[in-house]
Amino acid sequence: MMKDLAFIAGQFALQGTLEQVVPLGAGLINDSFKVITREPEAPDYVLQRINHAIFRDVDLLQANIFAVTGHIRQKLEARGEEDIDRKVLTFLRMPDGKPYYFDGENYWRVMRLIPRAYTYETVNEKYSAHAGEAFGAFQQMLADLPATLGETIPDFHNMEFRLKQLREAVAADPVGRVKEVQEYIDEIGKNATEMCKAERLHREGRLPKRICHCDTKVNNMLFDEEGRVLCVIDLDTVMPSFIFSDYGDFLRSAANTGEEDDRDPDRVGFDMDIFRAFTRGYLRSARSFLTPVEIENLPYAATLFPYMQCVRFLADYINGDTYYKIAYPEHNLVRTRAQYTLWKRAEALLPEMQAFIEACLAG
Ligand code: GN1
Ligand code: MG
Repeated sequence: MMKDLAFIAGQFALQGTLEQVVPLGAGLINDSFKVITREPEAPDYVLQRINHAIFRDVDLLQANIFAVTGHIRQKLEARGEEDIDRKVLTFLRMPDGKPYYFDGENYWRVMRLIPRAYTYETVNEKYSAHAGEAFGAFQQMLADLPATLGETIPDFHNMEFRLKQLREAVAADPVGRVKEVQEYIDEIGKNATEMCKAERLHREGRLPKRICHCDTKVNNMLFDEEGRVLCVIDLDTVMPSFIFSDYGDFLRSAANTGEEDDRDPDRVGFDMDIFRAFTRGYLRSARSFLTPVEIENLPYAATLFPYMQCVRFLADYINGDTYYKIAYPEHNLVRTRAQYTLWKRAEALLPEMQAFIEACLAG
């Protein structure tokens, strides 16, 4: 296995001598490996097997990523930023110019590993404030991207579509799990209209789509030694979406006092200190371009993402675990329950969130 991985990595024009390939990270979708080179001055690399069942159009996927990283690099250069190689990902092309290697079955890509960078599953207030500012800056840098980005997963954060998928799963009930989860299905259904507000506002022409990251959970950011954000990684889902995607998904992961898949619902809560720090940071960099409708609905976004994730995990559980990697048979059910709890806890805090944002804007 590892020998094959070394062969695949060797298809790219790596600097230095390849010494070892070891597993890396905890993504639920792609498989990642660290490619270690022998010479201290040569960079190490990240080799990824693209999940082609999920990202069906690999050419579009890689074109998006090259457009985004190229544009960010240009922006950083234009403003004379230092240490740019740690502030934007650098993907390698194959000797023939292709942005991936196809081995006849799987698609692979390679990027440089950013040195002295750290990822976390949980963050404190200080880090959250930096993260908020970084996502606002990320969205702003991409506001004038000349290329038009395609949707690498069509309707990825479209709540109406996610509910439709759940309804289809329930109707098919392929592995007979619907009965045991009826309570969740009912509760999700009761809130469906409210939760599809973003799609309605968009249809009415009151809510724009902007280029967003769309997978802003905490472990998709690299921090430096001081807790400042170096860059955002995992760019597969960068596409046009509502800004709620980035704001909401960060809080879904960072403000959760428990784990995304916590077995104990009592540990799951929505941490308002993290919410406040992140929101303050985000507004600092994003306030200049956000519309009043976007700002007004940030608390809604904080409830939307646990809700959406609950719907997605539940649909996958009902479908017999065909999408997310699982570690044990009822994993997707445990995830559903944890996200359900988080959604309810966040919902109870809506007035408090609203008041904080108003105070922020006034102050
Ligand atoms: C997936 O690949 P990863 O683990 O960063 C998923 C996200 C979910 C997340 C839940 C392409 O992200 O949308 O929010 O799991 N990515 C895709 O942890 O579906
Ligand atoms: Mg990830």
